[in-house]
Amino acid sequence: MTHPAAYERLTEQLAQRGIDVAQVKARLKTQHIETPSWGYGNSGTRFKIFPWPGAARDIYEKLADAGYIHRLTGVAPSVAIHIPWDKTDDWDGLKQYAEAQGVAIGAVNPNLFQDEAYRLGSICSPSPAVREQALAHIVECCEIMPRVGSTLLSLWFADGTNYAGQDSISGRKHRLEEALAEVYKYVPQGARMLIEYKFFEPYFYHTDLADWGMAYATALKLGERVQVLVDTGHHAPGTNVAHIVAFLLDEGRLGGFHFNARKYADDDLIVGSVNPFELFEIFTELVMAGERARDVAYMLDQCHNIESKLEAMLVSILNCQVAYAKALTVDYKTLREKQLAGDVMGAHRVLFDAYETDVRPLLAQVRVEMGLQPDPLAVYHADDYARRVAEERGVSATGWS
Ligand code: PSV
Ligand code: MN
Repeated sequence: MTHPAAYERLTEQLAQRGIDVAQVKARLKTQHIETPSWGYGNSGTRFKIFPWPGAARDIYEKLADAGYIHRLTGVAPSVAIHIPWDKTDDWDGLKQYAEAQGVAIGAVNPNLFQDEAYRLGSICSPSPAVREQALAHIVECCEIMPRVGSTLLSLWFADGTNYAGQDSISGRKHRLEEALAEVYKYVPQGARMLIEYKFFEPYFYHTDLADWGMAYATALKLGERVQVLVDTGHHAPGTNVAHIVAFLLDEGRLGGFHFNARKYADDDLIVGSVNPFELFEIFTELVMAGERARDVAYMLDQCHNIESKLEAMLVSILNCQVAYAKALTVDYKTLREKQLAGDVMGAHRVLFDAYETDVRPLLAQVRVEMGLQPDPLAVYHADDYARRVAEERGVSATGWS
């Protein structure tokens, strides 16, 4: 079936479901997925970095790649940066360079896990000097934010312990709260602090912010402009992530996402590759939350080690678009009626009908209306960007930077 015919059939189907297609398209055109600078450079598994031909070697190349991805998709207009990996002595120049690539700088992520001093943690370390060092680094990131136009300080702490009795769990909690209360004073006006949790790794007995509840309790103590960041890969198997999302949205404390897919442990696979239904469920909660989801930041947090980084980034964005499009085509009115009537299977079917809908013709049409090619992956395969950067940049020995 040709693309216009498929689109026409789909719009008929959606109209029967009571969906306002024009409104759905308008919302799809304003979707915004932030890509991570670290996803464009070389990275590795726990055991080895496999250099990728053409992988970006510095922040300028990362921004150029991000600009290319945005040109293909139209929905990836910002890039999260990681300090010091992306540090420069010319922030104004970097901001301008990003703009010239068609992207803006998004969340600023301090690195609190790679310095020798952080062996026992950063802001939770038993050493006051190490805590001071970590704090100074986060404050430095707060100072970078206005210079690059960022309104998000994104915090992940690799803090925790490996053995019972290694350190005082409550003592570490107090150190964390004390440090973050200090950090909060430096978060620029109008900006937000997002705190991310992870229940394991690099420490395995306990992590200081192990789950959403701990991050949420911390956010409540700190102040209005502190919210929780949900990294989809940071949950135990079986966790209902959509439930967490619904709860945080309702409390006004969902700050943003790090999207990725987790199969066993860490979080670096393409979002929606393992768990497309979970991603759809998350997006339905966001759609249902309406205005309460207005400020949520949608970011990818993925590093691709054995696959093409650019293609993986592209597929990740397309998967987010598909999940959002499906969530926008749910018949929420009928869903609520079925829920209130106690029609268990009826309500589930309403949701599943949307999930089963092939929204690709709709997305193709949205792209055409945005002045883009309908199939970004086909464009990627047909053009020579990846080959060109592979030739220009070669295979670099850089990694995790
Ligand atoms: C490590 O798990 C991690 O992927 C966290 O999710 C952070 O967000 C990211 O690294 C960048 O520091
Ligand atoms: Mn993350």
